[in-house]
This record gives sequence, C-alpha cells and structure tokens, in this order.
Amino acid sequence: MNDELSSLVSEAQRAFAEAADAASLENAKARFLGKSGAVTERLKMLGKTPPEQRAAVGAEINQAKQAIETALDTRRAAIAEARMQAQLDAEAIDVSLPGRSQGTGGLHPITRTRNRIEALLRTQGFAVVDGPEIEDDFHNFAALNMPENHPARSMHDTFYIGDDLVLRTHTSPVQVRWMEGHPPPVKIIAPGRTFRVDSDATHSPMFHQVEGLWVDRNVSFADLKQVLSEFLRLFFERDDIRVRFRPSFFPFTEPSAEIDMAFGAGKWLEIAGAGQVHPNVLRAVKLDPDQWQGFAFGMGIERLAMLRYGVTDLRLFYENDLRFLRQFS
Ligand code: 2U9
Repeated sequence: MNDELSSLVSEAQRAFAEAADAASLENAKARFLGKSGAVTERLKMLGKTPPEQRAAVGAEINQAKQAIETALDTRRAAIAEARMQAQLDAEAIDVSLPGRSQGTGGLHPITRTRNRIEALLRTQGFAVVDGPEIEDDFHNFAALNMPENHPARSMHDTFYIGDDLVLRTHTSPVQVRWMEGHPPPVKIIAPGRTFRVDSDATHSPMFHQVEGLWVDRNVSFADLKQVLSEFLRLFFERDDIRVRFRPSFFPFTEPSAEIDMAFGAGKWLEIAGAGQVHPNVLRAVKLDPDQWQGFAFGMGIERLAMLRYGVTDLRLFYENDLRFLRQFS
C-alpha cells in the first residue's frame, strides 16, 4: 500500500477512535466509505488510471478499504459494548439486597374453626358429612316438621330459587338425606354454609353452621348434655366452663333447649340450640319413633370463632382484609 493510502487508513482510524457515539461514528464513516467518501472517490478514479497499472492500484485501494472497514467494525463493537456497560451500571443490581419472599398462604379463621370443630367431634365418634347447598322444600323444611304455612318457616328468611328450590337455611337437610340412605345408628355432624336474608354486625346472609345428629335405640338428653359440655371444654381449652340448658322451641326437636355457656364467673353467652329429634322428623325418613330416638344440635361457626378469637364484628370474616386474616395463620 502506498504512503498516501496508508495515511488515509490512519486518518480513518483516528476519526473512528474520536467518535464518541454511534451517530458520530456513522458520520465519520461517510467521510471515507460514503458515496463521495475518500475511498469511493479513489475507486471512481481507477477508470483514469493507465490500464496496465489498474489491477495493482485497485488491489491497493481495496486493501485500504478493508482496513478502514475493519477499524469501523471494531469501533462499532466498542461503542455498543460501552453503551451496554453504562446501562448495566445505571440499573445495577444490588446482590446484597434480601430476596423477594413468596408469602405462604394461611387458612381462613372460619376454616380453622370448622376444622377444629370437626376434629373434636370426631373424637367423640361423629362422622363428618356434607350435602348440597341448594335444597328442595322437602329436605330443607317439610321433613324437619316445618310444613307449608308453619310459622317457624318465617323465622328462616329464605332465598328462593324458583318455586321449590332454596339456598339451604340450615345444614339439617344434609342429615335428613343421610338418614334416608343409612339405617341407625346415625352419629354425624354436618358443617357448611347456610343462607338467610339477614345482615348486620352479628348476622350475615351467608354463614356457617355445624349441626349434629345422634340417633340410636336410646340416645338421651343426658348424652346431649355430655357431648356438648365436653365439646365446649375442649373447644375453648378451659376447665372452668359452665353450661346451662334453657327450655326453648324448635319445630324439629322436642323437647328443645337453648344452650348457654360462661367462662368462669363471666356472663352467660348463647352458644347452641339442641333437643331430642321430633318424632315427625323420624317419621319423615321412615324411622319408627317407638324404635329410634336421639338428639340434634346446631351451632354457628362464626359465633364460635368470634368467642374463641375475641372478634366483635362478624363482617370482618368476609372483608378479606389481609391485616385481619394474617392474625390467624
Ligand atoms: C335433623 C333433626 C334436627 C338441628 C338443630 C338447632 C337446634 C339450633 C341454631 C344454632 C345457631 C342455628 O346457626 S344457628 O342460628 N340451631 O338451634 N339446630 S336443633 O336439629 C336437627 C337437625 C337435623 C334431622
């Protein structure tokens, strides 16, 4: 390569080295390799070179062109690399920061309470059963000694689905269905969602009940008192729990009782309802009331959870505010 071409290559290398970014590099490139760049001009001049020198001169120009292109590519790569490094420095990852933890889930306090009730009553020999939340009139009302026009029906403010179907107002129909399919002895609990048209600080249109049923040849009110008193002592983990049975009325039990409890010398709290299964209920599932008898009870799971955890507003259970829910897991 002649001196003139050598210094052109050096000039290009210097110009590329001075280009600080991609745009100035492209401008510098145009000066040498562009349409009217120094190299291009020389190639155009080849036509005027004597034919016998043309091949040698052409080869030299191409050599210079290649050297300039190599310099350009090298500089391009260096600028791209510098730009990438600057970006990485700007968004630098601080490897000493603590990792983002994946929070572990927890069970809802109503679920925890329900699980606890199930576990404790299982130890007393009750099997846990469930059934549909949408019920027909027979299983939700009629079989439970609440025929049409019975005044007790209006106590259950019912969500109707059409003429015959309802959102179950209690879990009793689960037990009616169980007895339709299983001969005594029957010793079951039916926990689950129930629905009534009712809404304030202590009533929710959807709430959870656990009902129990024990039917055999001679299951008595004494067994009822034992089962429920023992359950309450185990559930609240206290030995100083007092229990009292107050006469009451339910269409599906006779006699019926309201069950109150107190912690030590504290005030009485309503905690459950219960009674001996009404003969008409046994008849509705084709059992002879002279052969079979037993007791049934019902409790609100929210109420048990509120007393156990000291929650004063039922609605907190349904707002799904994590500040509330996290306190239970
Ligand atoms: C069958 C026969 C009888 C279930 C019973 C209660 C009394 C009762 C309430 C407690 C609080 C409902 O959630 S609550 O408002 N329940 O007082 N429940 S006896 O009696 C039955 C169930 C099934 C076959």
